[in-house]
Amino acid sequence: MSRTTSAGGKPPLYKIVMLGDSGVGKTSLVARLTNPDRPLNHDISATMGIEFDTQMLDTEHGKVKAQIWDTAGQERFARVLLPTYFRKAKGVILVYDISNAKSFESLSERWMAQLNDHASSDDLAKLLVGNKSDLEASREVSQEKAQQFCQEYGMEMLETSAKSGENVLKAFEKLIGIVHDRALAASKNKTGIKGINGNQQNTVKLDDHSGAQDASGSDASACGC
Ligand code: G3D
Ligand code: MG
Repeated sequence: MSRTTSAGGKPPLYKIVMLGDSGVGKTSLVARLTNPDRPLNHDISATMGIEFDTQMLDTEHGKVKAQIWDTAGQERFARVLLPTYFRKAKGVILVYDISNAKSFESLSERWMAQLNDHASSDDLAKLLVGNKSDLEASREVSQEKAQQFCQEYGMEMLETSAKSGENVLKAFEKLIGIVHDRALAASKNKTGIKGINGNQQNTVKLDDHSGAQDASGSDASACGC
């Protein structure tokens, strides 16, 4: 049986990355997913570099493990971080803040270009997420505008609120579902999706150019995803 099939074996592990301007709520979305009881304004780690969390998620075709990478407040160093960040990623969540037009414009002006430079775009499943849907009164980005973006770049979208929790699980499940379906379709000739242990937050230092060896010793670079 292909190890991409989760039934009866270790669930497959897929790396997904969060992208978007500082302040749009990327870290809050991951925190809401991995620990829904954690207050929104939790004390975000001051660690320099990239962090990732793992979370088991349900898909139509069984359970899978998502390894979700997030910049630790370092968006300004994106050029240095991006090769490591995108390495072996299978999915990306592009986040903007519905109450901040600039954060939406940055997606096409900055983040899509960096995505295309550093990742094989065909391999990456993408999802557009308009966060802070609880701030409807301050909305600057219409759903129509976001849908145009989706059509242009070929992806789906959801509006979320890390504050209320609305659509947060749904967003991650939607992306991971697309990733898993693609992997299943491609799995016939593939061998090996290697799981990793641990649920704690992991950190990759900026000066670690080797890829994705994390501080706990688990080898994220070997995730096979
Ligand atoms: P980032 O990781 O993309 O940089 P953060 O963004 O997760 O650090 O969030 C930036 C700020 O937006 C935080 O506020 C956070 O509480 C707030 N935020 C995140 N998601 C939501 C949301 O869905 N709704 C609302 N209303 N606020 C949100 P502070 O004040 O700590 O800077
Ligand atoms: Mg952050």
